[in-house]
Amino acid sequence: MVKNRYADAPRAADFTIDQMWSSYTAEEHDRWDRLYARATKVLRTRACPEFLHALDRLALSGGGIPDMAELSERLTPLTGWQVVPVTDLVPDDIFFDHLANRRFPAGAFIRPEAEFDYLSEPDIFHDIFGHVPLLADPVYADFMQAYGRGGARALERGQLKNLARLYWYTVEFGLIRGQGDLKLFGAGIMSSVAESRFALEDPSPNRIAFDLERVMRTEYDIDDFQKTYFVIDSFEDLRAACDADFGPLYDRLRTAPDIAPDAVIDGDDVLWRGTGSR
Ligand code: HBI
Ligand code: FE
Repeated sequence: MVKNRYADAPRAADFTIDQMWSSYTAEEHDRWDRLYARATKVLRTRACPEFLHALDRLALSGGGIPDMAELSERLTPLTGWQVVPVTDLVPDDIFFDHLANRRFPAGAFIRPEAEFDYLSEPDIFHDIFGHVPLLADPVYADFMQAYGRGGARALERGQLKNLARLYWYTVEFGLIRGQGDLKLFGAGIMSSVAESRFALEDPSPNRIAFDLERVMRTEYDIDDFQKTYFVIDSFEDLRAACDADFGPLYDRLRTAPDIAPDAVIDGDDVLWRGTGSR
């Protein structure tokens, strides 16, 4: 059983492919429904309201693996974003160009039953359930386009590492304070039931107020729960942080030492100092 049957799909210059929605099997649609039901049960009290509202507005609750063209018809009128099918990760420059043009590249394959709980590559559940709902929020949608535009610049300067950390600690693993209580917004957390609970309730990780330079200096592990989560107050704050001219920041980052994933340093606005041990 091949894991990703789109691996050899013919692709365009921008790495998009044909989703071939009618090729999904009944068991693949059923797997999406089971992933969806399990995730929404945990997220109902943990995800930020913008995420929960979008699940209905985008009819992701409708059952079965979404047809990305139909999903885009619902999303584009809201914020101008489209969802386009790709095989899996695309080259950084292609990825940033899509985001800069309000196109979110989503993997078309769904994880095999054997990797129901966790998989290392972004499958269609991670990409569409995790990332797409917030693209219906106008402010977050602007931030994601700004991120894409910044990506090309970071590549030119050879500082993609710093920008990738911004993506990691917000788009993938970000927390938001909103109306006071802590909620989830990162896609990597949303598509993981275990980390959805861990990120909000476990005593071990640090939870530190978002600071752009601090985030861009902080390393991360890709194969475990986060040791530190960064907390934004609002999507407006996140968008505003990305409106700044990154030039001077990038200059400082060239010589600023990296910060370990579990460290707390002077100047941190620590909302919760983790115990460190899981
Ligand atoms: N490609 N399809 C896809 N999805 C991603 O999230 C992605 C990618 N290519 C590069 C990438 N992410 C990261 O390296 C950048 O965010 C830095
Ligand atoms: Fe992702």
